[in-house]
Amino acid sequence: MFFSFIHISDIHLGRPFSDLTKFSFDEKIKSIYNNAVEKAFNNFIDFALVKNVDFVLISGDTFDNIEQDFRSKLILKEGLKKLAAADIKIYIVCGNHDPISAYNKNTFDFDENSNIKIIGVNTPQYGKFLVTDKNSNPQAIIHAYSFSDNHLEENPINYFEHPQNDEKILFNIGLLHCDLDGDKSSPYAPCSTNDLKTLNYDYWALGHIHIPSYDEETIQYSGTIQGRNNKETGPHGLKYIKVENNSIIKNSFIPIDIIRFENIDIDLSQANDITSAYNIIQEFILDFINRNNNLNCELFLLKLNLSGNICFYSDINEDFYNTLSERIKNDFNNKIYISEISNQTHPKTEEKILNDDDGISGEIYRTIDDNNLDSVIEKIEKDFKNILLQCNFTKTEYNEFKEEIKEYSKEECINLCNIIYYNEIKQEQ
Ligand SMILES: [Mn+2]
Repeated sequence: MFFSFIHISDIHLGRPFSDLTKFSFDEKIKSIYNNAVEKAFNNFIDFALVKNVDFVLISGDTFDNIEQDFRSKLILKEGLKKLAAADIKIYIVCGNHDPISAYNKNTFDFDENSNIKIIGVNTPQYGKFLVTDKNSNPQAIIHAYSFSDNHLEENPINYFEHPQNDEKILFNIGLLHCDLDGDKSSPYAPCSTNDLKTLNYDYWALGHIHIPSYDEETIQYSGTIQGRNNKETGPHGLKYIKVENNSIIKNSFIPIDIIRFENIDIDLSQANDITSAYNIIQEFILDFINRNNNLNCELFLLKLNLSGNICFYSDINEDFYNTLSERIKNDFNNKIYISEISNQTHPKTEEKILNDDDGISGEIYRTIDDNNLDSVIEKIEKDFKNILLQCNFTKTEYNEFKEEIKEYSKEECINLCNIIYYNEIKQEQ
């Protein structure tokens, strides 16, 4: 017995991109972000049709809001109808953003025999569905539970049933929107990996977490299909699962996103001036492109995290950002945009200059010697005696720990001197 299915979640139709309005002057970006979610959704529909999967599972937060705009309703309804017309069955649970009441019965007028099941809308709130193939041979059992309200404070596992008798020999799937292994007082269906495991299902299709996560092969969050801000970084897409004789034989993640957010950490300590810093950044971006050039994404939005101690600290300014962003956009054919630059660099001054300085920075710098650092260690040993005892360090570990603290304190003091010196020089100018 063989079958395949798709698991997706958190489509959030109607949810805007945050931080992108600052690009609204750019017609190209505007058109990409206006259509990204619809295109990503259609990528999913096309994939399901091409692979001719047996069924599709959607794990909640399909809509961003209880009240939806017409376009969102249309996207969902048209997509579902295409799948149903190809004899692909669809199971949708409701999440905290789109509880049962979000599905207006006039719009989502599927009857109980329809291939489209919106749990709690045209079925009871907890549903158990036997999926059969075209010859009516049983394939799988889907256990599904929907949010009736924006909040579900109890553990939803209480509603799920253990597979009974004949069901045990089938492939059992749990379909749920929930807060797994989080705070027990979470209002979003709190439960634990252990709770799920006690039911002995073969796969859990979960929703709520927007970054795909699959620590366990059988308990997975597929994540949102399209990230909407620079916290939802990395690839977004769908899970494609193939099952043979009740075992998962393929479990793959297929990216279908149109806009991708990424954070890139760039250490500039090796740069000796602003031009070489620019070249280093360009190389990082080239490398990023080379690693991602086979993707269908139309736009990459990169947040650059710049770090390192640099002697050209004052050159990392608005003027640099503007030139860099403009150049990157042009060099990469409007496909890469710098969405944000986080400047975590520190000013660096030659140690000799600090040592000779007759201001506060020089005074602090000259006090950083081993004797003073030893007294820092002595103070830590005295003040945190009990905590240190609990660490059960071996003698070697303890010595390493002390060396690390000294190294770290020294670095921080030198950073401080550099910052003070930099500000002193700036004031004099
Ligand atoms: Mn969500």
